[in-house]
Formats: sequence, structure tokens, C-alpha cells
Amino acid sequence: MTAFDAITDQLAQQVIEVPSWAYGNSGTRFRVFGSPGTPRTVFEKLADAAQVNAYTGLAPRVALHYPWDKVDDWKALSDYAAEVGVELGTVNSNTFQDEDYKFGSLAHHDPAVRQKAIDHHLECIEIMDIIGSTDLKIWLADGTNYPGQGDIRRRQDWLADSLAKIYASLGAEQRLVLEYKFFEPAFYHTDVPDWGTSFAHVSALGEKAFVCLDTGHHAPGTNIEFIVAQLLRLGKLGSFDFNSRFYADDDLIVGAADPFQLFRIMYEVRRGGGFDPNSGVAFMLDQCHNVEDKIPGQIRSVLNVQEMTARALLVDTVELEAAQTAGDVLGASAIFMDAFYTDVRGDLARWRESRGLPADPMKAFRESGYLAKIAEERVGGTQAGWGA
Ligand code: LRH
Ligand code: MN
Ligand code: MN
Repeated sequence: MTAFDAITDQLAQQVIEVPSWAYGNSGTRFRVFGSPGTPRTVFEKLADAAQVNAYTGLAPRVALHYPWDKVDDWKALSDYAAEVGVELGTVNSNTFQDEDYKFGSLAHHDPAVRQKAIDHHLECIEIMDIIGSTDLKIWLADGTNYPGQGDIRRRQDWLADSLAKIYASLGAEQRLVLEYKFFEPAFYHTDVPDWGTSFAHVSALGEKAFVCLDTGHHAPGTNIEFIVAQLLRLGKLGSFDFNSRFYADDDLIVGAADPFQLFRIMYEVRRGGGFDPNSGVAFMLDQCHNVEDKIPGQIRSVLNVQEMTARALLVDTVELEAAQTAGDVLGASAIFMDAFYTDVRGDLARWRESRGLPADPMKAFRESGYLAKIAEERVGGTQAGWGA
């Protein structure tokens, strides 16, 4: 048995959740470039997401963003998802595109605005009940732009109070995950800027509340894998939003900017038991494809996660621990780097074929003609909701 053979059982369990918004047009505040065949409805977003799963076997779940994704009949949406071979996953709330939220939502100074934001989350939970979703993901744009603009201390109390009201409405099997981000759109202070703040809030809430780690939401140079290790150690890593960044919250393809960082993160996931199916860690993508084709962009993304997962699983942990405890600095480093430098692409291709999947999902999708088909069939695509 090769080293690769020894990790295939774990690889076979991997599930990556794709975001509905990745299939719509997106851009920066300067320009949104449309692409032919962009989904016009949530149903079409699901159809596109299903392609990613069909070619990779990695992405059976789709995260929704409400109200970017809004339908009259949620049951019909979840039935349709099943029909195309996926299921509906995390529901992301959205309290950042409404005039009333100019000065915040769950942390706003005005109780009426806070209540409106709480009610929005209760609506998300109702949707989750219908579609059978277990995770409510909260990311807040709340914050201030100038010192003195708001009472940053009291806003924490208001936020805690709002979150407690939402938490109280969760069903027995449902979870709340609180995402942090160090800046943007607020530029001076953000109400949930870091993992420590998220951790403080979810710890106060209780056992069904966890932290969401978006890899693009840290200051440059942050040791993200350390945060992963710490949150797993504390039992509070609920989910990832994977993407990569060169500068700020770039939302580029995961593993594109810094594959080594992705490897290091995946190693700490492994080390902390995060790949165990009952660990509760959800692996999501949070990306936008502004200039590249969206479906292949998503296929590339899930394959990047799979490749770095395979490499992380190849680390010889017995040898590594021996070198660490012997104080063999360079030996330990070499064991770690050997796994990182292992090219697993050939093994993965063969393994995919053995499971009835295309050896090269990117090529197989390109050759399928799906992009040309949707370009012809769909006219007048809608905006994903993200960007200008
Ligand atoms: C915020 C964020 C959050 C949103 C998504 C569209 O920057 O990462 O997860 O819901 O982008
Ligand atoms: Mn995110
Ligand atoms: Mn983001």
C-alpha cells in the first residue's frame, strides 16, 4: 500500500460547500463584467453548482445568502437541489445592504434597527427549518469610521444582546456561526474584528455557537493556522470561508495566492481532528469570480482544497513528532516540507477515475459544452449581489 492509498478513505469523506453567489456576476466598485450564461435565478445558480459536484464529487452542498437568494417556495428550491444532485447548506444572513443599517445592524445604537436585524435572522431560521439547513452564518458590516463616532464598548453589549435573541430561536440541531473580519466596510473599528471577539460572543451564547474563519479576513502576515489550531483546541471552529488574498478581502480562488498557507491550515485541521466527520467543521468557499469563468473557477477551487488536504494528510506525523521531541529543528521542518512538496496530482487523477469521476475535472467540464449551452439558453443574467 502506498502512502497515498493510506489516505484515500479520508479524502473520500471530504465535503466542500460552494457559495451560491460565486455563480453570479460580481466585480469591484469600479466595474462588474458580465459573463454570458450567468444564472438569472437561484435555481440556475444551483444547476451550475451541481456541475461542480458532478465533475469533482467534492461539492454536494450549496450555501445560500438571504435575501440575495430569495424564492417564493423554499421547499421547491430544496426539492430542485435534490433533483440536480446537491443539497442546501448554510444560510448566510445579510444586514449590509439596507439603508437602515448605515450605522450598523445587530450592534446599532437604535433598538428599533437592532430589532429589525434580529427579525431578519429569525426569518433566516424559518428558511433553514424549511430547507433542513443546520447552519446560520452571521457576518456583520457593523463598525465605525472615526474615533468617537460610536460607543465601541456599548456596541459590544448591544451585539451580545442581539445575538442571544437570535440564538434562543435556533432549533436543537441548528448552529450559529459568527464570522469575523478586521476591516471593511468600516475602516476605523469593526464590531467583530477578530477571532477573539467572535470567540467571546459564541462562548457566551452556548454550545450551538461557533466561530467562522474566513481566510481573507486577517491582517497581512497573520498566522492563520495558529488560529485554526486554537479554535479546534477550544472546540469552537464552526466553519471556514475559503478564498485567497493578495491584499485585503480579495475573494480569489483558494490556494491561488499562497498554496503553502492552505497546506499549513489543512495540516492544523488534521492535527486538531477537524477532518473527522463529527468534528462539526464546515468547509465552505466564499469567493467571487470577477474575470474568470465561474463554474471552472469553482472546480479549480475545490480541487485546490483537495490537493492541499491530500498533502496535509501525507505528513508523517510519527516521524514529525519524533523529530520535534528530539529538538531536531531541520529534521522536523524537512518532514513537513516533504509532504508539502509532494505532487499528488497524478495519484488524485487515478483515484478519481477509480471512483467513476473524470481524472481531470477541469478538462472534462471544458469539453462538456455546458458553458456554451447556458450562454445560449440564458439571456439577461442577474447580479450576484456582491460588488458594485
Ligand atoms: C464579508 C463576507 C461574508 C459575506 C460574504 C459575501 O466580507 O466574507 O462572508 O457574507 O463576504
Ligand atoms: Mn466570508
Ligand atoms: Mn469577505
